[in-house]
Amino acid sequence: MSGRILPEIMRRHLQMYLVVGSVNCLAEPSRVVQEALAGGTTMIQFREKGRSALTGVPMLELARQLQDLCHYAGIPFIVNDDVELALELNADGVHIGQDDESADSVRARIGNRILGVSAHTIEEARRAILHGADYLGVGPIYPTISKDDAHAVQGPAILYEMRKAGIDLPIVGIGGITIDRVEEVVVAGADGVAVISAVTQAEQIRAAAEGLKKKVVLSIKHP
Ligand code: TZP
Ligand code: MG
Repeated sequence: MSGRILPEIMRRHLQMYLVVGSVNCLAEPSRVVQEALAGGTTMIQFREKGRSALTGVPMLELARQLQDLCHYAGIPFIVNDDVELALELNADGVHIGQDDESADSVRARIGNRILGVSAHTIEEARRAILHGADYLGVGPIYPTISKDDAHAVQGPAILYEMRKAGIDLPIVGIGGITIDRVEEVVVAGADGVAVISAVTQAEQIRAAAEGLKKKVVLSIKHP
């Protein structure tokens, strides 16, 4: 890629953003991802976290497998937290939280790759933008069962507040988002939804991803 990703392209990649690791999957992670991609998932984040998370070679092998699937599907493959891993894999980007290495130093290491930063306040959002974020992950919007150390639930109001404060960087809402909550999240100002359980725990993974994406697209206000 030459140059940073354009905001309008970033917004499209955020529409149905699947965050996934082996810990979240009932079936084989590569099956889950294949199905999710068939349902029109627009970006994937590899987040291998939790008590039974893979490490070492098995983790690397899984990451490569999922990266290949994304490559064939033509969508970005983002690595959570681990800048070293992202560089080793030549991933399309990195997503970091407020407790990770600072965004400006990650930006310096990853060049023009996609940089996503979790932001919980307007101040964190503004700092992330100054430090070179391409998108913001905002949440948890609703209670979540998928992250032990999640911040306090924010509700969709945080999205309204950020947009009202003039933050126009692409934003994805995250945390407890189900198909019934998509419209509210997008109307409040998100460009899309990032989900773990709504897709990985679904009986019909492909249909779940498809349904979420359709709902996002229908909820986006077209000028
Ligand atoms: N960051 C904030 S909430 C969350 C992360 C990684 C978990 C989202 O998972 P779910 O199952 O979609 O609530
Ligand atoms: Mg993190």
